[in-house]
Amino acid sequence: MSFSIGLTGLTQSGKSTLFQSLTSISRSDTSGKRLPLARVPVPDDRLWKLAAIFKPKKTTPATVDFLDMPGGGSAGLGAAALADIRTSTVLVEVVRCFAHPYLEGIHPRADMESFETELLLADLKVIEGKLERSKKMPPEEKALLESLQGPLGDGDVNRLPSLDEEQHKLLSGLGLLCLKPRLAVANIPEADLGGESAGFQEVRDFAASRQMPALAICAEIEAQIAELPEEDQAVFMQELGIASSGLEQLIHQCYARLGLQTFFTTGEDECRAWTTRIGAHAPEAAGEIHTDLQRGFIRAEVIDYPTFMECGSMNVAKEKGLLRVEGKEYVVRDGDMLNIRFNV
Ligand SMILES: Nc1nc2c(ncn2[C@@H]2O[C@H](COP(=O)(O)OP(=O)(O)O)[C@@H](O)[C@H]2O)c(=O)[nH]1
Ligand SMILES: [Mg+2]
Repeated sequence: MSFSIGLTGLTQSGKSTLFQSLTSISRSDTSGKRLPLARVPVPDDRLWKLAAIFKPKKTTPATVDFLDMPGGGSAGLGAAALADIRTSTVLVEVVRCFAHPYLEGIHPRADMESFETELLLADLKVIEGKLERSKKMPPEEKALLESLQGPLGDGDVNRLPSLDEEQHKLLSGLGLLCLKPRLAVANIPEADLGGESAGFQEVRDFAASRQMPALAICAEIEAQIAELPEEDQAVFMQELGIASSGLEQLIHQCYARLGLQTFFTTGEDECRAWTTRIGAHAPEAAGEIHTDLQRGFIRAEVIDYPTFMECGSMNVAKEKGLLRVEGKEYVVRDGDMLNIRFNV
C-alpha cells in the first residue's frame, strides 16, 4: 500500500520551504524520481515508550511520503505538473499569508479560489476528453462522469455527488483531483505565531466551506526548527510561544486524511510502528509487514497499547490472560500490538 502527500498550491506560497523542513527530519530520496520525495517518520510517543520497555536493537517509526509539487499560478498548471499532482493520494494546499518581496498584497481566499478553479478545470478537461473518446462506455460509467461534469463546470465542489467504493474504483484510473482529500495549510508570517492570524482565519473559513481541515504553519520558522539539534528545538519553540512544531500537526492531519492507523510489532530485535488502513482485517495488516504473513496468516496475538502499558510486560499480560488470540476476521484498531502467526 503506498500513499503520498503532495504539497500543492500557487507558486511562491512556500511549498518548497515547507518541503525543505520536512526533509531535514527525514530520509529524502530523489534518485530515479521525477519529484523530490521526503519519507517522513510519523511522530508517535507510544513507540518510544514501548522501546523503553523492550529495549530492542532497532526502533522504527511508521513513515509517510511527501512530494514537492510544481505550483499553479498566472501561467496555470501545465500538463506535466498536473500529471504529477494526480499521483498523490492527498493534496496539501499551501496558501501564502505572508508578505512576499515581489508579489502584491496578501489574499488567501482569492488564491484558494483560483487554485481550486485550476484543479476543477483540469478535471473537467479529463472528463470531457474521456466522454468524447470512449463512445461505447458502460452506461453507469457514463452517467457517473456526467454527474461530475455539471458541478465541475459551475466550479461548485459542494455539489459533487458523494461516491461509493464501487464508483471510486470506476474512476480511479483518471486520478481526478476533485475526489482527492485536501488539507489547507496557511503559511503565516512569524509575527502571527502563537496568536491571532487574520490570514489563517481567512484560510480556515474558506477551507470550512469545502469541508477541508486547515492548520497554520510558518514555513520559514519550521525550516529553522528542523535544522536545530533536537534538544534545542523545544527551547526555541517556547521562545516563539508555540506548543509543538507545525510539521508534527501536519503529519498527523495528513495521516488522518489518508484514513490510516498505526499498529505495533515488538520484540528484542525491533520495535516498529506500521501503517494500515482504518478498517483493515488482521491479514491485511499483516501484509504490510510481509506478503508471506498475509498469505500464510493463521492467527494474531493481540493486545492494545494502553492495556499492555498497564501490565508493563508481555509475561504479565499473558499471565492475566489479556493477550487475545484473533482470527482472520479481526478488525485491527489503532494502537494494537500484533504478533502474527503464519505458515507458508
Ligand atoms: N516571510 C516568509 N517568507 C516565506 C515563508 N515561506 C516561504 N517564504 C519565501 O517565499 C518564497 C517562495 O517560497 P517557496 O518555498 O520557494 O515557494 P513555492 O513556489 O511554493 O515552492 C521564498 O523566497 C521563500 O523564502 C514564510 O513562512 N515567511
Ligand atoms: Mg517550489
